[in-house]
Amino acid sequence: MRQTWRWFGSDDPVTLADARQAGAEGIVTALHHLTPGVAWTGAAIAQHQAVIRAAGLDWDVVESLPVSEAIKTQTGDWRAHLAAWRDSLDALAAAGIRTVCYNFMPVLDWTRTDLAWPLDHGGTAMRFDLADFAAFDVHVLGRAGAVDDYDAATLDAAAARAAAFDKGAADAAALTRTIIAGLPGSAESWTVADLRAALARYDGIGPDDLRQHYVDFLEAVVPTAERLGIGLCCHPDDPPWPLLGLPRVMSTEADYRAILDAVDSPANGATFCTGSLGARADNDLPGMAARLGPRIHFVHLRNVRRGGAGVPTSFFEDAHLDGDTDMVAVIAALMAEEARRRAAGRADAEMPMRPDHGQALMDDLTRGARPGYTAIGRLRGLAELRGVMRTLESVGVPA
Ligand code: DNO
Repeated sequence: MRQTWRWFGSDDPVTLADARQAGAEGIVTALHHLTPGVAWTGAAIAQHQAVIRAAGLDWDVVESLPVSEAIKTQTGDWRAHLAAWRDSLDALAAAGIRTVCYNFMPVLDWTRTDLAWPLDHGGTAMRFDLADFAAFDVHVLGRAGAVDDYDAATLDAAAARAAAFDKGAADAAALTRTIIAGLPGSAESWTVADLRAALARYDGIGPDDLRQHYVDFLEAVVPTAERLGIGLCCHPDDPPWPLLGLPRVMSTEADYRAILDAVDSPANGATFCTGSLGARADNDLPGMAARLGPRIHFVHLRNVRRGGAGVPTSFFEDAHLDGDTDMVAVIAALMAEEARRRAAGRADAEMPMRPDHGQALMDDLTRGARPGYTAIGRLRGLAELRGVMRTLESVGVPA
């Protein structure tokens, strides 16, 4: 697999020079300053690409070309946003960029309850604690129907945490900030009222409706991607279950299968994120890597350790080779897919992978980085993953 590294642009505290020292071969990035629904121009792409090239790297993968809430809800300017998305694909292909990651999660992108959970070794990791999340949902957001989404033990734990909030309102404020940190756009400025308004846009949109909107979106953009030789790849829901009453439709193998079959084109593919999918014990990751393999265009390697076997559950982001996912088996399955592609003469035989979220280790603790996008934590992850890949290359991947 091609070793890539996510970079958020010139204001990212982890620089392109750092990516090179970590051994990255290519860069994953986006025009983060542009609002969802706006077309990316050739000039804006070229400018970003020039900065990356000046550092001796290439822009391999777009993550993400955002799909607007208007498209997901099929309201307002959604048709114009679809046209803009297609225009962006044209401009990206003209710049030679042919792997485009996006997601179809309503309102919330990835969600955690703690961005710096202390680990025994002195570093920190990101964590999702189901009771904290329920405390937010039931006692801070006060969402109608929230109590039906958690079991009795979780609700009791949530109530105990909410009682502690009352003694120091700061805890509730910090939890709110953390939970909305994954929101698209400038999440820092979102309030609980903003979140309520965003959730209200999905009143009356159930999972079947959202899936249909997603298929409509694909039918509108996949022919363009196919013509341009672009591989579109959908990132899974993170965590992979419905949150805050919102439908989520990309959480399991069956979800992926339904979407890949609904628009059956090689251009309609998956971002295989082991960290997101791995938060469900009922997702068989090595098996999914093998079965979805021909349609995987991009790989995120990360590991979580779950707090239980149920869905939903708590989890934290363990080291890349630790956690509940058998990372060696996943990498072997992905490398076997690459070997099949090479044998079939596919031009996209080598898949781009990146070490997803790292823990905060050593100097990461004081340097600052976007949550999960640390320098040393990811360098450790990439080094370990590279070691697995080199070993499998040398001993051979089981067919
Ligand atoms: C989290 C990321 C996601 C991902 C988007 C893709 O760190 O993996 O935010 O970039 O869901 O659209």
